[in-house]
Amino acid sequence: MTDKTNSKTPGLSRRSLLKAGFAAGAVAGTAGAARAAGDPLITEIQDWNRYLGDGVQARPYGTPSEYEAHVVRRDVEWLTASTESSVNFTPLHELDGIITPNGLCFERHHGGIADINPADHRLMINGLVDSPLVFTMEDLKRFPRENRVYFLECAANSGMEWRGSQLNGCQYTHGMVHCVMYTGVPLKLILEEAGLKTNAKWVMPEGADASAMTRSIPMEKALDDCLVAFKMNGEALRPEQGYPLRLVVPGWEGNMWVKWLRRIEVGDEPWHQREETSKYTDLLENGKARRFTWVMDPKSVITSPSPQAPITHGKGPMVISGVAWSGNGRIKRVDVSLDGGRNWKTARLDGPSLSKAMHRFYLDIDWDGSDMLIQSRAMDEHGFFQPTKNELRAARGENSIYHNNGIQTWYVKADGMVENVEVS
Ligand SMILES: Nc1nc2c(c(=O)[nH]1)N[C@H]1C(S)=C(S)[C@@H](COP(=O)(O)O)O[C@H]1N2
Ligand SMILES: [Mo]
Repeated sequence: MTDKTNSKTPGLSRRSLLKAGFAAGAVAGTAGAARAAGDPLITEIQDWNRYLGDGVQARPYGTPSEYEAHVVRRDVEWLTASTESSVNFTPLHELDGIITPNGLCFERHHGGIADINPADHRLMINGLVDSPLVFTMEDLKRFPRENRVYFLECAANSGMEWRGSQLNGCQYTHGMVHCVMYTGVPLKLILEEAGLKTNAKWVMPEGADASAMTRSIPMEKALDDCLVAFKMNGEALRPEQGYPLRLVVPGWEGNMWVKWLRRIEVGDEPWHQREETSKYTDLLENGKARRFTWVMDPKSVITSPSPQAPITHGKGPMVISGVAWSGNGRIKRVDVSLDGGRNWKTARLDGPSLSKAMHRFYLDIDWDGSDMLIQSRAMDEHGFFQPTKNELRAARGENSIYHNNGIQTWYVKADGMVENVEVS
């Protein structure tokens, strides 16, 4: 048996591979695991097996293996005029599980990354409160704190895809999302410390960066699950993500998650800031714009295979993998179609299922090597599900950018290469 791949061995099933036993170990049973007995990588001692490696402290702050150097955030140069007010994208096609590593969380800045010494950082609460307050970072860390896993999605995620397929890779089409465990103080506790006046109905967080980002948030949300967060995935926020302090607004559009948080004003009505009037509103067919569309509706995407993650192993057993999330709560079900939405199979959800967090799904298939039009469709615990792109356009017209949660199609060709297409 000298064949390197199962595809060259007609009729060699997963079971017969296992029985044959020549590919003993972790990879047995996967296509392509039938390595020739004479493979020098198994018969000969390699350098890394012969010589001592680096000692401890060679990397005081660990970084990924040099062989993972291609796993990086990427931007699209023509999208914006400058990098200070721009975006880069999470490499979703390279990730697994539900947590986004800190160094790979997409960035969206309107005035560049503020460089703030935490000793000089302050958070002010003012407006309709009994006593306006100013907190240092040290003060904030004396409040009871919570750990919560949430996704953050920019409302503009997939915005370029509204009228048709455009960018070739889920990093670009869906990469304005990340999912992180935050450590922070419930905003409720901070507002209660200042004391809310009876007419306090809205809050307005403000950033300390050059864009001084501001948004209006209704009090019910502020008192519900918002966090004033200082850690992500256990360590201090990264400068890109708002170090030393950011607002976490679970399930709601990323724009409201003010970074470098310096002030929260309490008021009796919304402020109608730039980011909730000229931006982050949805222009409908009749010329009117939807406003205050805060919740990020259920959405999913197949991350592998995808244009940046083609199939390289030929036909046979393979894993279709993707992520799903909903601003309404948990994901209840994800369906996957291999034929452009005609037939659907229910995918396997794996890993923690947390409210307003990313969910991981898999569909394990035996690929016959023919073309596929693969799609995923998420449903949340409240019964909301993803529309086709045609359904989305029928409801909201052609002019929108934000809140595109339409079903994504990847065209998988017989050679394993994958393209962004639209069939709906
Ligand atoms: N102060 C401040 N906060 C901000 C922004 C900003 O430019 N300045 N961008 C917002 C937008 S539009 C998004 S989508 C998220 C992005 O968060 P991230 O960079 O951690 O991915 O931050 C939001 N908070
Ligand atoms: Mo955003």
